[in-house]
Amino acid sequence: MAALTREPEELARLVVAGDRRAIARAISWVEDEHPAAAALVAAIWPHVGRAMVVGLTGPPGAGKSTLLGALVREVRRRGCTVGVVAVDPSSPFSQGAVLGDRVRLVEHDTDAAVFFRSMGSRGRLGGIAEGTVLAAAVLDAAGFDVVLIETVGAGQSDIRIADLVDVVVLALQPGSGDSVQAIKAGVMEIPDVVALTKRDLPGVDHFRSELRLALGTDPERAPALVETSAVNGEGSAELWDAVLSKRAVLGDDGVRARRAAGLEREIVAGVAARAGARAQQAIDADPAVGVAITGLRAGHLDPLAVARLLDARVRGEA
Ligand SMILES: Nc1nc2c(ncn2[C@@H]2O[C@H](COP(=O)(O)OP(=O)(O)OP(=O)(O)O)[C@@H](O)[C@H]2O)c(=O)[nH]1
Ligand SMILES: [Mg+2]
Repeated sequence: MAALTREPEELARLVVAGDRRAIARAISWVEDEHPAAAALVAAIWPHVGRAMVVGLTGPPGAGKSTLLGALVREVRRRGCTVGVVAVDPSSPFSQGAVLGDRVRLVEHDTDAAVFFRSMGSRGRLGGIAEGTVLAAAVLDAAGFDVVLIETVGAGQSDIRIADLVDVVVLALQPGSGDSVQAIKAGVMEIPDVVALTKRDLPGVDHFRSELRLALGTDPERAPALVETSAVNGEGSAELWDAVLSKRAVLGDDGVRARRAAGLEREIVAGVAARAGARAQQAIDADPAVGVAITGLRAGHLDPLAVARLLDARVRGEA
């Protein structure tokens, strides 16, 4: 491949053909907001939508990356190919040596069947989700049956991956009281499946009861609860079964609607973040702003007058 192509259409063609170097290059393009990324995304988009996309999130240290490894093995055991995006600087998949170990662990025809990619989570306008979704789309277009996305989410509304994927799994280890409180308070988005990780640790019985209480028993709304242990190698098959059954309940229309709503929110958030950044740059570069702020400090101008002036300057009207 001539130094890999610079043409977005040719790169898209290679991605769709499953060329691994092209997949890696394409993900870099969307991650780095390469000038030709838009044309690349447009060219692959007709091929996106076949993969089952599963988000795996949870607080730091909950056992996400370990669980991800177990899920990759489980999905391979069932004969499916799998692409992984880990938005996690500390992911074992981000380090070459560990990557090698993980791939060997999979014990399969890994070259073609498994693709790992880790992405940084900092420095993006509009948060991590835009680049992550596009990286997952690249893997989808490349023909992987399953795409797994690992993100760190400590609670509140930062399980931002939730409605951008088909099914979201939240990993919680025994003693994750903060997350239970967040669920109870209704400030954490309810996932489809909760994986109670590290069930070999003490305190699991108490935590299970706490979690069940917080999640409720409404069969329509309550997530599936599956216990896993990497130490004993337990729970991966049950976890994947729960993912599949949630996916089946949602159906194709449910998944499409969920993803459309998530994308709409991401697009709006991205546009708003970029507009905010542009406004900030305009304000920083505008000498009239310094004058107005001085006036505010000296008491010549009131805050509303300063805000109006800044608005007008940003809009180019003053
Ligand atoms: N006892 C026990 N330890 C586990 C289990 N799963 C993971 N761990 C350990 O828990 C720690 C965190 O595991 P990770 O898989 O790196 O967790 P993570 O959620 O990806 O962590 P971050 O990426 O740092 O947020 C590691 O020391 C693992 O060895 C388990 O089932 N049982
Ligand atoms: Mg991790």
